[in-house]
Amino acid sequence: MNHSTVSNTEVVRLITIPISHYCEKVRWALDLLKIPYVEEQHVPAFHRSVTRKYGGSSVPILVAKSSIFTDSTDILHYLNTISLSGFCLYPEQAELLREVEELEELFDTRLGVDIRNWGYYYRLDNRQTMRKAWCKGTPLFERVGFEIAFPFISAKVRQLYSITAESAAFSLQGIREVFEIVNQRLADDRPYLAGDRLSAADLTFAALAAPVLQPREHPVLVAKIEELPIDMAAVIKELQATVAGNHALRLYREQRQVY
Ligand SMILES: N[C@@H](CCC(=O)N[C@@H](CS)C(=O)NCC(=O)O)C(=O)O
Repeated sequence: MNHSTVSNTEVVRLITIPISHYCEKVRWALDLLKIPYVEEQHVPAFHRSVTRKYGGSSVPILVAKSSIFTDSTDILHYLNTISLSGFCLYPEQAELLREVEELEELFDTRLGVDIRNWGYYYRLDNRQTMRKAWCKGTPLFERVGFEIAFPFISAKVRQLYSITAESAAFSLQGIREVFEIVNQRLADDRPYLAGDRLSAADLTFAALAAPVLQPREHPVLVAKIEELPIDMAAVIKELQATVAGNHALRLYREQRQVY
């Protein structure tokens, strides 16, 4: 990309909570499509004053000149139309496109939710862990707010997602079910979930599954597996060893360049 191209190119804004795996999904798409962006990170609870301004509640939110997008899938569809790398996240062929969209929906609505709820069950009360997960790159005011309000924020998040031992067990079952669906799809050694190249389906699976796979190339994940509670580490090792886990880890190794 030469300098005149850069100066004529719009720089979009990405509103995030740093550790959010839905935000990582969009960050990865931006990097892959070589779209310049500025990430604006926020601590949970504080993010709401920003997301409200843009007509949303959750992150990620993408603010572009022409429009604002408040859902990761809508964001990916938009980014696909302004790709600067020549790479497309969605295939043109109708049947393949339907497969990609169905898989993305499955990962967004089941895997992403179950992984967040399962992970928070183990980590939400640990101030040091949550400081690393939530505060990186956020405004000073919010970091100070985190220190003062941590017990309140953590209780609020627990309440928002109804996190209990039972819900964590239920979520783990859901994670294993989605991994099994992916195992089956890849059983004939096909390199990608739909078609013969990386699509929004693969990227979404890998980004949303990252917290239970801990890929080394992930730009934000903070924990070392040895530092995690034993039960958590055992599940991570189990999922890393699956066909689906290997697929996501390979995508991180081979296709997660950070610009
Ligand atoms: N369907 C949404 C889900 C995003 C989502 O659940 N984001 C979480 C972070 S992982 C969030 O912002 N939670 C705080 C809130 O809802 O206020 C998407 O794909 O963008």
